[in-house]
Amino acid sequence: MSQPADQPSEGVEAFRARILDKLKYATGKDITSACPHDWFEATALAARDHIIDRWEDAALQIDRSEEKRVYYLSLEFLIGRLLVDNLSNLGLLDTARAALHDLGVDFEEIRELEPDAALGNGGLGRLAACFMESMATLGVAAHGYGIRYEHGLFRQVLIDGWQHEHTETWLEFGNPWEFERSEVSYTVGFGGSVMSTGDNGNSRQVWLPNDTVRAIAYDTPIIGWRRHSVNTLRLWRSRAERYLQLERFNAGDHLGAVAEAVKADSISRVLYPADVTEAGQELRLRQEYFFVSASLQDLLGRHLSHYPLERLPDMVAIQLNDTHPAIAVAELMRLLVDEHDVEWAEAWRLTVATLSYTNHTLLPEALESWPVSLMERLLPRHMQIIYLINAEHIDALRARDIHDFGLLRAVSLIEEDQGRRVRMGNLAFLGSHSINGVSALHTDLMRQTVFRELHGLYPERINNKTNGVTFRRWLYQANPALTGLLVERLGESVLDAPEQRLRDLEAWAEKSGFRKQFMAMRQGNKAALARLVKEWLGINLDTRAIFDVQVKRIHEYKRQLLNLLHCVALYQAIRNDPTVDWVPRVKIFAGKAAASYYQAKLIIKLANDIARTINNDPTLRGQLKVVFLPNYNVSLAEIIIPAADLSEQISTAGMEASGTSNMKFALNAALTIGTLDGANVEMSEQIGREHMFIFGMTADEVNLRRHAGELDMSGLIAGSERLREALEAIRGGVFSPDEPHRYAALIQGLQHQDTFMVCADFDAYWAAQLQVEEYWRQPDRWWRSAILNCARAGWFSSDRTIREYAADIWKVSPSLPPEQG
Ligand code: 26V
Repeated sequence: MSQPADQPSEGVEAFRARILDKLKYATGKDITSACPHDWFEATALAARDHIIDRWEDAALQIDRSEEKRVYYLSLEFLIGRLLVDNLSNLGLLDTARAALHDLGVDFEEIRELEPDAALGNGGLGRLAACFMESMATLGVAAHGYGIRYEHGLFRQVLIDGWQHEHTETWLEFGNPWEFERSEVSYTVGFGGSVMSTGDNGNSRQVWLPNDTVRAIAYDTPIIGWRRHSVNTLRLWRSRAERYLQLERFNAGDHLGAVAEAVKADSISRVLYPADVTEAGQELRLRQEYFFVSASLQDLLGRHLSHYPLERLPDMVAIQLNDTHPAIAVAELMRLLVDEHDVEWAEAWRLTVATLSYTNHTLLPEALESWPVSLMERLLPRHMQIIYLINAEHIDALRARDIHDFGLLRAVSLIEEDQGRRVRMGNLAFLGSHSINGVSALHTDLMRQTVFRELHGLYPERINNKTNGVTFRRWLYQANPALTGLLVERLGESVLDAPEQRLRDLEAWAEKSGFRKQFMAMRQGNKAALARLVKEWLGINLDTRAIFDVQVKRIHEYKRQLLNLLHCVALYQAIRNDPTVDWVPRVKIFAGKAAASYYQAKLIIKLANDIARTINNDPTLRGQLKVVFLPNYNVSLAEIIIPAADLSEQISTAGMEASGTSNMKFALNAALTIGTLDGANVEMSEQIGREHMFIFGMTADEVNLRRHAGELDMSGLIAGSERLREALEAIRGGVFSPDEPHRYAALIQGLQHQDTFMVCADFDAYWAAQLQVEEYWRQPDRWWRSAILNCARAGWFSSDRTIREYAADIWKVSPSLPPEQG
C-alpha cells in the first residue's frame, strides 16, 4: 500500500530520478537531446507509475469487498488535459514542479504541450468527465465506457470572422495516459438476418450478422482526490476482423483488399459534432451500437466471473448518458435471452432493474429517433426485440383498461407520423427504473412535456439530479490564486471538504482587508487572460474593466445575440455621450458552432464584426472592448473562468437543461447575470437572488407567449428606442460595410419571429446590466457578493451530485474517508 493520503508519495529527488529514467528508457532521450515534448511525456509517465500502484490496489479491493459496480455509458467524455489533474490528485504537483525546475525545465511550458482530450461536444461530455473524477474521489467502484475517437471535436479557426473547422489530432504524438488492452476485445455484429430455430414451444432466435468489427479496449486510469481510489475509463477502438483480404490483394485489387478494414476503422474515427443535421446518420447509429455492445459484453463477462445473472441488478448499475446508448435496452435483452438463455420476462426484469437513463435536453430536434428501415437493416434482431417490448408494453396498458388512442400513440416506441421511426427516448424510459433530469426546472418540464404520458403511467420513475462540477479541476487547478487564499484563511481542510468548509468564507466577506485581497486575486487572473488576448488577437485590455464573459456552444437558445445587442446598445450610448463616466467593460465571447448550423456561424461572424468596429473606434477611448477567442475548449475555459467578473447565463427560460459553466463561474466568484433557467434557479436559491442579476421572462411566461403565437415583436421594438436603434445599426450594415445586407435576414427574424425571445427580453436585460454597473461602482458591495458566490457554491460540487445518484439510483454506498462523507 502507498503512503498516507495527505503525504506526497515521493520526494523531489526520487521523482526527478524517475523522470530521468522515463526520459531515457521510454522516450530514448537524455537531458541534452530532450525536446519539451519529451519532458512532458517523461513527467506524465513518472506520474503514471504512481497511479498504477493505486489502480491495482483499487481493483483488488473492489473484488474483495464485493461492491456493486457502476457503469457510466457515454458517447462523449470531454476530458481536457490530465497532467495537472493527475499530479494534483496524487499530491505530486509541487514535487513535479520542483523536480523539473532542478532539471532546468519550466513546468508551465511543458503542461501546455499536452493536447486536450476533446472527446465531447459540450456540457454533456464535460459532465461525464466531472462525474468520472468525482466517482474516483468518493470511492464509487465505477467504469466509464465510451469511444476512443481518433479525432475529437474539431478545432475552430476563424478566418475573417467566419468559423472554419479543422481536424483535431490529439493522438498525433501518442497518449501517455492510456493503456491499449489488445487482449480485451469483442466482436460486434451488424446487418444480416435472424433465424428461428427449435420447435414452436421452445423456439429461439439466432442473429447471423453479415458484418462484424472488433472493439479493442483502451484504458485510462481516473484517480480520485488524495489518491483515494482509481477507476477506469475504458474507451473502445474499432478494428476490422481481417485487416487485409489477401485473395483480393493477390488478384490485384489493392484498394478492395482493405475496403472492409477502412469501413470498420471508420466507426471510431471521429466524434459527431452536436448537430441536428448530423443526427440520424447511419455511422452514428453504428457508433452507438458498437460501444454499447462491447461495453455490455465486457461488463456481463466481469459479472459472470463472480456472480450468477439473476444477481445482475444487485451487483451492477448502468447509467445511460442521454439516449445515445439507449440501444443498450435491446442489446441487454438480446444478450440475456439469445446468448444466456434467460427467459424473456426475467430478462426484462433484470434489464429494467439494472438500467437508468439521464435526459439532457428537451429540444425537440435533439431527441433521437431512428428510421425503422435503417434499424431493420443494421440491427434486425434488435428491431424484433423492440417490437416485442412495444407489444408487451401496449398490451399491459390495455390490460389496465387504457385505450385512449392519443395516449397509446404518445407512449409507443414507434413513431408513426413522419415515416416509421424508433423513439430512443421512450425506449430508454421503458427500459430503465430511473429517469432523471439535470436540474429541478428541467425535471419538471420533462414531466410536463416530452415524457408527460409515460410519466403518468410510471409516476415514480422520473427524478431530479441537479448537475455539479468537480472542484479539483474548476477551482484548485484552474484558480490556484483563489485556492491559495482559501487555504490561507480556512485551512488546508477546505480542500477535502469544500462543500461544508467554503461556507466559512461568508464571515470573511464582511472584512474589507480580505475583500481587497480577493480583488487582487481576480486582478492577477485577469492580467493572465489579458496577456493571452494580447498574444492571440493583438488587443490590449484594461484589467480594471468589468470582464463580462459568455463562453459556451453557440446556439440561438443560449442567446449570444441578446448579449451582442447589449454590446451594440452600449456602443451607441457611449458614442452619443463619450464624456460620461462610463463603467469600462470588456465583453468576452468564445464557443463553437456546429459545422452546418448556419445561423450559429453567422452569430460568430456578427460578434467578430461588432468587435472589430468597436475596438477600432477611437471615440470610445477604450471604455468598451469586445473579443471573440477562437477554439474554446476545456483548457481555455480554465483560463477564462477564473478571470471573469460577470458570467452570462442568459438562455431563453425553459431551454437550458441545466448549464454547468454557470456553476464554475460562481465557484470562481463571478457574479451571474441570468434568466431563471436550468440550474440558475438552484443557484439563486443557494447563493441568494440579491447576489445575482436575475432578469427576463420565466419558463411559464415564455410558454404562454409561444402558445398565444405572440412572436412578432414589431410593436415592442417600436416602443423601445434603444432596441430599435441597435437592431437598425446591425440591419443597416454599420458593422458589415463590406456587405451591408449580411444581417438583414437575421434582424428580420428577430423582429417578426422572435422564437427565442431576444427582443422580448431585451429591455429587462438592459436594466439588469445597469444594475451590474451600479454594483460595480460600489466595490465593497460587489466584492462582498463575489465572495458570497464562492462561499455558497459548495452545493454545486459533482461530489454532491454523485452521492445523490449513488443513494437514489444506483444503491451503492461510496467508500470514501469519513471527512468527505
Ligand atoms: C445531440 C446530438 C445530435 C446528433 C449529433 C450529435 C449530438 C450530440 C449531442 C446532442 C445533445 C446534447 C445535449 C447536451 O449537451 N445537453 C447539455 O447537457 C448539459 C449537462 O447535463 C447541460 O448542462 C446543458 O444544459 C445541456 O444543454
